[in-house]
Order: sequence, then C-alpha cells, then structure tokens
Amino acid sequence: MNKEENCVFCNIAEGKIPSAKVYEDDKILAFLDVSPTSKGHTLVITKEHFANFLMVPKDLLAQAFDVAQKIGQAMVANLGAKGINILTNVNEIAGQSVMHFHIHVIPRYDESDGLSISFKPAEISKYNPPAIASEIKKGL
Ligand code: DGP
Repeated sequence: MNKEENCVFCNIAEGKIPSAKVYEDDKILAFLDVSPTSKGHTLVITKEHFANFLMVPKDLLAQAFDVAQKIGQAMVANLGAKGINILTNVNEIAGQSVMHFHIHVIPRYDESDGLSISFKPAEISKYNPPAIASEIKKGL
C-alpha cells in the first residue's frame, strides 16, 4: 500500500497521530476535522495515499463516497443537520492544503454556520459551450 512518510493523513491512518474516528474499515477512515467549519465536520480518506480525487482508483473512490453518504445520513438523523455539503479539493488553486485525498462531509444547520460557498455567475456564451464541451468529451 502506498504511504508517504511525512503525510499527516497517512500518519492518522496508521494511528501515529490521534483523531476522533467516525468510521473505519481496512480501506477507508473517517474522522473529525481538527478545524471544523461546523459541528461534526468530517473527513473521509482512503488509507492508501493518493494525492487527490483525480488519482483514486474508481472502486476505492466508490467506497469512500459510500461512507461519505452514510455519514451524511447520520448527520441528518442524529446531529439535526438540515443539509450537507460534500467537498473534495484538488490542488492548491482549489484550496487543497493536505495533499492526501479526502472528502469533506460538512453538516449545515443555518445560514450563520462556518461555511459560505458563492459562485460568481458569468454568461455561458463567454465560454463557447459547444467547443468547451467537445474539449472535455475528447478526454473521456
Ligand atoms: P483541504 O483544505 O481540503 O486540504 O482540507 C484539509 C483539512 O484537514 C482542513 O480542514 C484541516 C484538516 N486537518 C489538517 N491537519 C489535520 C490533523 O492533524 N487532524 C485532523 N483531524 N484534521 C486535520
């Protein structure tokens, strides 16, 4: 299994750094974020080291999202969350600070909790939709 010696999440997965665990099996671990944006903010990781979402094999990715879904359901049922944000950042430009794949599962309670996500909408015509769609399709 691929591990990185100085990776904080590899060290959490190996139990070398303590964490408040929410779920664990042989491949996946979920634990509370040390800097929570709301009560119960949880991170789901693969125990094996992958730098980000784009690098994770699809069977493992499916397992990680399955755990994220169950945790989201438990947050609604047991913490009183009124909604959930699922977030996975890829690279620094997108806000990734720990370079080990993780899914944020963020319970939402009201407008004044710690998270605000805003989109600055532009006109879609600015981006030539058929050309952009065809560039993306070429890579699939
Ligand atoms: P991101 O910015 O998407 O890479 O999120 C990384 C998250 O990891 C950030 O919300 C804080 C959390 N984090 C960083 N170090 C630790 C740690 O040692 N323990 C725990 N529980 N969370 C950590």
